Amino acid sequence: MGLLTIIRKNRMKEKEMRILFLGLDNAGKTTILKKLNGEDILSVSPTLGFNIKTFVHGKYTLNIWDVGGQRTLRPYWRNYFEQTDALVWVVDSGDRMRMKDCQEELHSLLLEDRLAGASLLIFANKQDIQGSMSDREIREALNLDAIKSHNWAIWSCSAVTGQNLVEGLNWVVDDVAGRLYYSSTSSMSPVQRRGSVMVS
Ligand SMILES: Nc1nc2c(ncn2[C@@H]2O[C@H](COP(=O)(O)OP(=O)(O)OP(=O)(O)O)[C@@H](O)[C@H]2O)c(=O)[nH]1
Ligand SMILES: [Mg+2]
Repeated sequence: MGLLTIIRKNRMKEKEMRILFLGLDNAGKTTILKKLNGEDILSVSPTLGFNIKTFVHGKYTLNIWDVGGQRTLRPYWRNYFEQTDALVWVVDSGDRMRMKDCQEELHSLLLEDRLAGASLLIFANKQDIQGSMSDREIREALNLDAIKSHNWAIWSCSAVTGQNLVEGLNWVVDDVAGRLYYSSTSSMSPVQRRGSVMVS
């Protein structure tokens, strides 16, 4: 039995996924996770280190790492890359001023070897704020169509109303599951599976 087969079999037993939430500070990462977990979202404060949350989502256990996005903390992001199955990049859709910063940070992450196989979900958060950018505008501002290295999707959402949070998470879990657990039976090759969807 090859090493890859053994690893795959072990992971099938555990059905665990490691998901990394990143994005600029104030994007809404912690609020999204609290909302998904049914916690009070009024008491959120900036994350100065990281939080880990474990969710049971369908037949999978998700270990979610929520890391602070302030500029001074970004050099530490690399400490969390190891064994990441999915990257969830959270965007404050109302923060037009920092969209370029957001784009640069995202694209530099995508060059990281240790994130090479990860699925990428972009949450265009804060859609409840009037005048926020649409997912189409964010797709363009973040130059998402240039991403050929990762399977990605953008979902517009709101951590306040809960809009699309579960749906976005479902997409990313399905994408990881397709790669980790069903890849040996999948009729599609990894190359064919690379691509994008946009859902709003
Ligand atoms: N209106 C609105 N406000 C939101 C939404 N999501 C988050 N916020 C607010 O945005 C602010 C920042 O949210 P956080 O969840 O702390 O952001 P973060 O990405 O975890 O920030 P760091 O921990 O500093 O990286 C808080 O005041 C939240 O209440 C949303 O969907 N709509
Ligand atoms: Mg936070």
